[in-house]
Amino acid sequence: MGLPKTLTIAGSDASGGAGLEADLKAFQEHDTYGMAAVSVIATMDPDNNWAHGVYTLPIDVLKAQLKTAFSTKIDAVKTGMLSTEEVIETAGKAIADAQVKNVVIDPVMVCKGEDEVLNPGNVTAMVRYLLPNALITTPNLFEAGQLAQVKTPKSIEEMKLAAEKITQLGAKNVVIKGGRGIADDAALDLFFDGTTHYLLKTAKVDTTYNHGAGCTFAASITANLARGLSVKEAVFEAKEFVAAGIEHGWKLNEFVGPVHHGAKSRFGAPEVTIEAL
Ligand code: PXL
Repeated sequence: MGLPKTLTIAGSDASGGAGLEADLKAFQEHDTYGMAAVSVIATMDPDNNWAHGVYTLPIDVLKAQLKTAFSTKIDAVKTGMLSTEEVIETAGKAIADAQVKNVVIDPVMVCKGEDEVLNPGNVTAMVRYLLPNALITTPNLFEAGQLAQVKTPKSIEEMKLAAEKITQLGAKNVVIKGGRGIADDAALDLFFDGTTHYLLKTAKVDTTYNHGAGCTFAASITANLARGLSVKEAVFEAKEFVAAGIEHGWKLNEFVGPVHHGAKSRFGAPEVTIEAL
């Protein structure tokens, strides 16, 4: 008896909360068999206020990993931090060649707390090489604005407009992570399936211990798709999973607090509501 096979093409977060470390933890929690193709290694310097270093691996090293993983007939693939246009093109072409149906594009452009976009040309490359094959993409507010070429959404109406533009670029479904960035009592995400908009809500949690939330959310969607859930079901469960992770986020050190990737199965999840708009 095998397991559904999930692959992340992403960066390593040496601190363990985000990146492929988050993805593999979420894949495991969802009873799937996680694999990783590492594109870049992100480091954080404790002697310099946790400043990030970004080390892109040679492209041949990425290609060799993709060859390994895709030879096993992957059930669902996710992309995360892809640091250069060449990396994005390589990942996009490998996904297209492998003809995987369940493709989750997390269009990582910056790390939380870092305000420098990795590389402006990456947005164009994501639109060209990743979005056309995306079953779903999972931008945050900033990334949604960048992909849709609009101002960073600040309201539900602006999120809806950005989501519609992003589906016009080829992504079949979009979920924009509003998180705490939209003025409301709830933590809001907007899910658009190309026809209908849905609002997903959980109670806002007053914490800064949410490092890795975005990666964990997209990875949970990926695992759910690999297990045969519909896109809408996959997104709903992922919201529960990450809300539990944020509720039980914890302090790793003076600089960072990751989500608890295993919180849902251990402590249960807070209530999530979904409403068609
Ligand atoms: O959360 C975005 C992210 C994605 N991938 C890697 C990261 C981070 C943020 O730290 O390090 C590898």
